Amino acid sequence: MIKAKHQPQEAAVKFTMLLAGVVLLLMMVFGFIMRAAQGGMIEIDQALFYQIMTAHGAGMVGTAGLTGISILWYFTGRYVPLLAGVFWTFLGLFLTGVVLILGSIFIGGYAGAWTFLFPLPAMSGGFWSNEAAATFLLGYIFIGVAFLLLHLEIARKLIAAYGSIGGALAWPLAFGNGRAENAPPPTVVAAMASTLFNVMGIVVGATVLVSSLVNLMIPDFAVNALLAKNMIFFFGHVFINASIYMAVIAVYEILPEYLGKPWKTTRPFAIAWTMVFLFVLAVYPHHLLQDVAMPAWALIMGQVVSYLSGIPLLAVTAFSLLVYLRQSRVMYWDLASALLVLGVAGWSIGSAPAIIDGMIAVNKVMHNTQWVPGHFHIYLLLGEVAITFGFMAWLVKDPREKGLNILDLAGFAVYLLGGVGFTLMFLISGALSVPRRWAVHVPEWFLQDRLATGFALLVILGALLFVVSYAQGLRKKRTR
Ligand code: HEM
Ligand SMILES: [Cu+2]
Repeated sequence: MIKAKHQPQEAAVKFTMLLAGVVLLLMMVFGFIMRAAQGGMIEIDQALFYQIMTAHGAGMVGTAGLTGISILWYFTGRYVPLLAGVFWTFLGLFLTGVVLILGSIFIGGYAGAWTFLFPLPAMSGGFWSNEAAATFLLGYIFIGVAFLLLHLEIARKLIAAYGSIGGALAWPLAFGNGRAENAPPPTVVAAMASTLFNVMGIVVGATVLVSSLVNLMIPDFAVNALLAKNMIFFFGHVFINASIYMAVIAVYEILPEYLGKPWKTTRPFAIAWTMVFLFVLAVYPHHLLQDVAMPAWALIMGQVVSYLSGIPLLAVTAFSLLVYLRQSRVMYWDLASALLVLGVAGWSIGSAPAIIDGMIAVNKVMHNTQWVPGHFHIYLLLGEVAITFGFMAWLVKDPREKGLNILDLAGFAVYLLGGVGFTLMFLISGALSVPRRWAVHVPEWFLQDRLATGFALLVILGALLFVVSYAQGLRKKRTR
C-alpha cells in the first residue's frame, strides 16, 4: 500500500524487538516485586528494593528509547537508505552499556536510581563503592554514544534527501508557501524533529555524566549541584519524551494500512512538530518546581510550557486519528491496530495528570508522591509500550488473517484492564499523599499496593502473550 523506496532493515529490527520484548517482561517482573514488597506481601531486603528500582527505572527508560528508535529506524529506512552497519554498532554499544549497568547494580550494589542525581552516586553511605557508581555512569555513556551514532546517520541521510533540516521538518509548508503535495511524509518530519531534540538532550546528558564521573574519581572536582540537576532532568525529560515521539511513527506508518488512506503531512501537523521541538526543550524545569534556589522565571516557564508542550502534537495526532477512524470504511481490528490505537489513547490520557503535576501549586503537595509514577506509567505502559507491542504484532502479521483471535483478544483485554487498574492505584495513592520511592509502606497504604500488585500480574500476563505470539510469528514467517 505504502510505496517504499528502500528496504527497511527487517532482520536487525525484528531481532531487537524480540530482545526488547523479553527485557520489558523481565523489568515488569521487577516492578511486580517492588509493588508486592510495598504491599507487605513479600519481604525483600531494603537495599535490594532500591537496586531493583534502579534497574527497573534505567531498564524501562532504556528499553523505551531502544524500541522508539528502532521503530524510527525501520520506517525512516523506507524513505532514505540507512547503513545497516550503523544499527549493528548501535546495538553492540547499547548492549555493552546494559551489561555495565546490570553489573554495577547487581554485583556492585549501585542503587542511586536511574536519575543518578548528583551527589548521590558518590554518597552511598557504604552501600556501594565509587567504582560501582562509575560503572553505572559509564554504562549510560555507552548508551548515549550508541544513540548519537544512530541519530547522526539518520540526520545525515535526511538532510541529504530533503535539502536541509528545515526541509525535512516541512518548514516550507509550515511557515512558507510550500504545498502539501511536496512536503516530506510524516515519518520524515517526526524523525528529523526527534533526532534534533534527542541529540541535544544526550549531549547535555553526556556532559553531566562525564562531570559526575570525574567527581567520583577526584572529589575535589566539585560540580554545582543545581546545575547538575538541571542538566540531568533536561536529559531525562527529553530522552523519555523522545521515546514516545519516535514510537508514534508506527502509528503514522501502520494505521494507514488499516484505514485505507495515507497519513498526510498537513500544515497543522508540520507546525505541531516544530512547536514540540521547541517545547520539549523548554519545559524540563517542571521537574525542578520544588527547588527553591531556581530562578522564578524558569519555574513559571516550566509550568506554562507544560500546558503547551505535548498538546499541539497530541491534538493533531489524536484528532487526525479520530477523523481517520470515523471516515474509514475498511478499518478492521487486529492485535496490531488495537494496540496502536490504545497507544495514542494512553499517551493522550496520561498527559492530563502530567499537566496537573506541572502546576506549581499542585506540585508542592504532589511531587514526591506516587502521583508521579502514576502519570508516567499511563503514557509509558499504555502509550509507548502499547505502541511497541502493536509494532511487533504488525511485524509478524499474517496477511491471510484479519481480526483478533481468542489469544490476541485475551492478551489485549488483560493488558488493558491490568494497565488501567495498575496506574489508577498509583494515582489514588498519590492523591492520598503516599510517597514514591519508599521500600516500606505502612499498613494504611497496603490496600492500593495489593490491588496494584494484582493488576500488575494481569499486565505481565498480557505482555507475555504478546511476546510469545511475536516469537511464534517470527518462526512461522521464516518457514512460510
Ligand atoms: C507491569 C508493569 C510495571 C510495574 C508492575 C511497575 C512497577 C513500578 C513500581 C512499583 C515503581 C516504584 C514506585 C514508587 O516510586 O513507589 C516503578 C517505578 C518506575 N517505573 Fe515502573 N512498572 C511497570 C512498567 C513500567 C514501564 C512499562 C515503564 C517504562 C517504559 C516503567 C518505568 C518506571 C520508571 C522510570 C520508574 C521510576 C523509578 C524511580 O523512581 O527511580 N515502568 N514501577
Ligand atoms: Cu518532564
